[in-house]
Amino acid sequence: MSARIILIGPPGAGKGTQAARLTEKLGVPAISTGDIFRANVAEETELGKTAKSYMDKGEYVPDEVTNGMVRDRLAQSDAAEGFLLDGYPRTEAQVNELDAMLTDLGSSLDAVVEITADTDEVVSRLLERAKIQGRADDTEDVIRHRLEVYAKETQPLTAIYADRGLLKQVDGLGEVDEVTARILAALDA
Ligand code: B4P
Repeated sequence: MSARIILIGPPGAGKGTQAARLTEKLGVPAISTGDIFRANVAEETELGKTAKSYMDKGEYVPDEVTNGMVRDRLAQSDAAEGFLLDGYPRTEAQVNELDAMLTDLGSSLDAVVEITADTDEVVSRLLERAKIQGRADDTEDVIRHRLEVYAKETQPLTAIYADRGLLKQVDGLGEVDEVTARILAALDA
């Protein structure tokens, strides 16, 4: 199966968690814009300095920064046969830019998996993660703001992909293994 897949869902729905498992099962690289930003923050690159100023407040990094970064990543050879995009696109401008990138690469999307989870669950997961990882954007105020930004900027994108017949909705509640099995079943269907 060709696998050019987007994982979409609110913060804490399990995108990163599931991407790490699906990459092995599907044999394609997981490309997480959040992870790439965090690596740049840790290395104190110019991109990292820009990203940090937005991420710490729970805001999205500007589209022009994010789009250029993804365009470079998708052009790498390991993404030629497929990819799992975790956390991109998050805005309508990013949807349009991804369309342009894929046209330039002569490829197209196979599926968009929306992982759903209610607000209480995602807030509690992210507060748990905060105790372990101490991410600057996992404080309760910033989490709530990220959820608002998600509802305004990213949730509407699911309708775009539904119209294209690409959207598969998967319940993100339950054991991590169960959610992985649901995603694989949805992709097979
Ligand atoms: P991300 O890194 O994408 O962060 P996230 O939305 O919190 O998702 P993540 O993948 O980390 O968490 P997951 O749900 O797997 O983005 C961070 C920031 O980067 C954004 O706010 C933004 O500033 C910037 N950014 C990224 N992409 C961008 C873009 N395209 N445009 C602009 N800005 C962008 O897991 C959360 C927790 O839940 C974990 O602790 C996990 O262990 C737990 N969990 C997962 N599944 C579970 C389950 N089934 N049961 C119990 N716990 C579970």
